[in-house]
Amino acid sequence: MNITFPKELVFATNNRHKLEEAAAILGSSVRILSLQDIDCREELPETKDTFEGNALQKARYICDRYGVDCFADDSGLEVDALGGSPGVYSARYALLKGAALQAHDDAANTRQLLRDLDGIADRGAQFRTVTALILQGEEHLFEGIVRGTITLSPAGEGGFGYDPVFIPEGYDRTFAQLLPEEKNSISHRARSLAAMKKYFSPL
Ligand code: ITT
Repeated sequence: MNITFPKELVFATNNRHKLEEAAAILGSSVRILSLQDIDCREELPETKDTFEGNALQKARYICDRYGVDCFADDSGLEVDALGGSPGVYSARYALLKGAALQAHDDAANTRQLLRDLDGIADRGAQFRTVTALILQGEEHLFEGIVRGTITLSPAGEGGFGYDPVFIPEGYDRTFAQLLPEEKNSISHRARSLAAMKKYFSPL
């Protein structure tokens, strides 16, 4: 493979938390451009039922319309006792259950999750990210997983989404209680972006 990792890369996301995390994780190795930086104010399509499918769909949408190298992240929480739910529907979980009026209602999503796990002893879960990168017309997929447990109630103010109810393995605090740099050193997103970096500079 003779493609070198670019100096600039568009991150096809409308989630500012993901953008901040990716910029912190990738550091100075690459300059991350947002959708605003390329004058894109569109919603991204995500109509597939897998992380891989949605990540590719978002990256292709931006690559095709704006002619830029880019990557997209589709991610979510997979809970063992719920057969992997909410999974790809993580952002829309409460909405789909009629407990919220819109997607991305983090408080409603976590409330719904804790309600669905009420009385269930098995609290095992994992966050999963699939990053789809399109570089010079070639598509690449990178996965990152972090295992942990779901708490009985939310704790912490940091992060976003389900962070207040997820304790990563080896820790006794939720993602929302960890410092951003702690989360960014072990998270699903960090692992998938590390795999992307390693692919281009294996040494
Ligand atoms: P884009 O599609 O624009 O990137 P999005 O927020 O819609 O943004 P997803 O469809 O991938 O992204 O949904 C991800 C959802 O999964 C997110 O809204 C959270 O509810 C949850 N999630 C993903 N990563 C998370 C993290 O690091 N911490 C907490 N929750 C996370």
